[in-house]
Amino acid sequence: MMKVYINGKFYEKENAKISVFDHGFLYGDGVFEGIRSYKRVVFKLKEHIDRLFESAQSICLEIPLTKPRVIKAVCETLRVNTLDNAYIRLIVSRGIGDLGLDPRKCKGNATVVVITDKIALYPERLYKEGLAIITVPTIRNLPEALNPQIKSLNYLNNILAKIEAINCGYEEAIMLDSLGYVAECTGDNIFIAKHNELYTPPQCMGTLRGITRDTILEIASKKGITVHEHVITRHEVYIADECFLTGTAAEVIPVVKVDGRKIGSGRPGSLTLKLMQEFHKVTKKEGVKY
Ligand code: PXG
Repeated sequence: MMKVYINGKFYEKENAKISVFDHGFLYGDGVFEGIRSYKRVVFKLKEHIDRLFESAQSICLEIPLTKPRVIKAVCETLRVNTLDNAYIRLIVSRGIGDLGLDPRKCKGNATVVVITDKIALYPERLYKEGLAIITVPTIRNLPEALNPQIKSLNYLNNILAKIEAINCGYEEAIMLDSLGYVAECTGDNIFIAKHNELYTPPQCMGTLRGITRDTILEIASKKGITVHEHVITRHEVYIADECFLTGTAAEVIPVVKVDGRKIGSGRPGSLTLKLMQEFHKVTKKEGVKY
């Protein structure tokens, strides 16, 4: 049976429950991380924990555990569930308060939850054939309003975009920023390739600083591939040679059609395939063993 970590204790899945007065439930007041492990190594766990603490710092949420303690909680949960390859959801919510917004009313500690499960992937076929995606009307949150760098429990912005894609028969959406530049997808960062160089929107333009995105930047740098962190228009995506998405859940996945335009040859590009291969090599090397 699956066991879930809540505030230092393990509960069976059926009994893993949070109060309806937790402000994570009432307001989406909290932060989270989606993490993966490969062959008993939690990929870039330190980077995920750092981002979790940064998100928490930004919303004045005190995580009641030190970073090493959070790492221990994640590893313990994986061991208890005897998972070798897993998807990990780490959640810290404001905790139990009353029916007002005021976080000061949440007098106890923040709630810390670790859920570990088998990995949910796009079907294998899409990694071979590539995804078709569309641009949707809902723009990414303005950094001045709710900065996309904060991985908060408020994911309605992304969910609305996802619904718009699904309603049109697509699985993933490109979200633009308020100026109409390409920001990112609903749960992934975006890259394009042109003349064997990579382009991805800068993280200050309304995108999450993805850990998979950072990994691709590291791989590209090692392989001598030039990457431009530069604003991208839809036009530039349409005329790109290649396009791919990066994220913990999706890993690296090719995109072959955007808004009805075939990208490059309409098949996953050679640079994308090479980066997918290199990414899989790295996932087995970098992280915390458990
Ligand atoms: N952008 C956004 C908006 C994200 O939510 C990424 C980029 C990629 O970041 P990482 O660090 O994972 O490379 C994310 C990832 C899902 C899902 O079901 C995705 C995310 C969170 C929860 C669920 O696809 N975040």
